[in-house]
Amino acid sequence: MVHLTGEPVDFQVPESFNLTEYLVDRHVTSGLGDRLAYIQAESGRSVTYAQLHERINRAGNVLLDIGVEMEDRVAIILPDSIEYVEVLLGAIRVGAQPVLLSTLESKQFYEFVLGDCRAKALVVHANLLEKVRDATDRLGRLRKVIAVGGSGIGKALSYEELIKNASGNLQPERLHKDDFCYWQYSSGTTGPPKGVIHYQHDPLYSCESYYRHVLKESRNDVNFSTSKIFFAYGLGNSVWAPLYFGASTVLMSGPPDPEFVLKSIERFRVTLFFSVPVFYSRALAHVDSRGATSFNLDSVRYCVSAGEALPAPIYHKWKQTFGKDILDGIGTTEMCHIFVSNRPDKIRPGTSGVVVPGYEVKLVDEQMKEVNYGEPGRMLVKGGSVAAMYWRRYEKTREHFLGEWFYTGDLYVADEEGYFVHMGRADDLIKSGGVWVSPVEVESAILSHHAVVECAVVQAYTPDGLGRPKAHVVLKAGYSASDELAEEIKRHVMMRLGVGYKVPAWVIFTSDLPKTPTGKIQRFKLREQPPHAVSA
Ligand code: 3UK
Repeated sequence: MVHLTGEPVDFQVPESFNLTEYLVDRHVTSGLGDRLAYIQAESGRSVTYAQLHERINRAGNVLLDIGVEMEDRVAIILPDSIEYVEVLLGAIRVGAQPVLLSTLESKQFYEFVLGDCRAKALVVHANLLEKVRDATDRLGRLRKVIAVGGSGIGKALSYEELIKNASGNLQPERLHKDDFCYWQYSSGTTGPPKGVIHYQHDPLYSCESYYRHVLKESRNDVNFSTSKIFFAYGLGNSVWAPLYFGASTVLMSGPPDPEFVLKSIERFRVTLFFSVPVFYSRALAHVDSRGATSFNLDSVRYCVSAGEALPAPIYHKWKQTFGKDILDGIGTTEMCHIFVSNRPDKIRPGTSGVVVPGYEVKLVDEQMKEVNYGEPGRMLVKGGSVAAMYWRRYEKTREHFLGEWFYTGDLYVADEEGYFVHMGRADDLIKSGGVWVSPVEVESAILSHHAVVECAVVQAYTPDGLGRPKAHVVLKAGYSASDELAEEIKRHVMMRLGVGYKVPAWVIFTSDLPKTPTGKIQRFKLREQPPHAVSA
């Protein structure tokens, strides 16, 4: 029966503390104040730990000055920047609860979540003010809007003005280890977004488990994450872990352009690089056209992939091209970070790896009975970084937060050696020819075709109502869609997987796949598109 336990971690925090003391004050008091905390890739602007400490104090004082109190929610909509980090930590320092929101959402989303979490204050980039205007006009509880970076900010307060006049001294609020600390809205692919509330001790637990034991992060590391801070994955990579270990972080406010990202790794001597499968795939396609020798990734200790399963062909090609391993691991917003991962000495491409120290994982059937090795089951995970609940979502909370266990919504198969293979979301599995087919397996086979850069496979039905896989495929530059190419891809899948029911009955070429702001493919949108639209 699949029930696996990672090695124990030695994790103790005092009852009462402030997370910002762990992340910043600790380094300054131990004489490391002059070390580099952040560098902005676009501008080269940087701050040391001592400077960051002062800026966090100023940001905290700004919030107090505008009337933010203990336990008030402070929403943040900012690109990755030093300001992001100081507002986030300034809020925690005064005992307020930052709500980290994506910069890529719609007006409706902002109006919903700002109302849902009852934000008292909002810190938003001037360029995004327009998108939140309706919300700020309508929501009575939202008292203050602070705009970062700019002119033409109308009624909003100017962050730059406020911070200039604020004091650089601020005693951190003493909080309980189990106080609510920060919120994120989970990028659910269906239904309204869910507010996930984390305790103050959760990020520390992820640092002591994943980052210490899997990546062996230390103060000599330079982190760089293409996933942004509003996304739990980016938050751990660019804030919690580097600050916990006293390391340095490269921040990038713009989208992950392969040329810029690869050059930044070289320029800033990045040691831990974090990204998602689609970036690795696009970067490899870019390197194909530029030549691998144009980029020097020697400084990198590990590349990490999360957010979606990393197909084995991408792992192999990256290793061939750069000589570096990509460690795939699964994390969720609710678990704070990664809890099953490949490890430097234990890599199996095409899997999410093994249980991370400090966590326990089991796979169960619909009756909550543990399944056997080799059988698909729903993933339950237990560990000290699990969130408290979904805010105002009683049913969803009951469905996923099961006592000590959290149900991720994923289907996995485990092998006897404890490696977990992702089969897809529980509601994404495909029934074809009467048997369950994992979209991930078919996608992996399609991706190994030389013309393909991205793809997603979902359930569709023939006119007779028979379930079959349907593939949506993005081609590399230089290839064009044709019926011949569609047939060739089907033959390719047949050759790789050996059974007809796994071969997509439809191959639909598209220039882009629908995605959530955190880059996850919205399979439900693809399911809704009729298969007969293009080729059969
Ligand atoms: C899927 C994966 C296969 C899976 C996240 C690292 O992605 C993160 O959090 P989200 O809440 O989404 C969670 C869901 O995404 N997933 C994530 N990683 C993998 N599927 N292989 C993977 N390696 O469906 C999971 O339930 O947005 C990732 C760290 C922190 C995170 N929050």
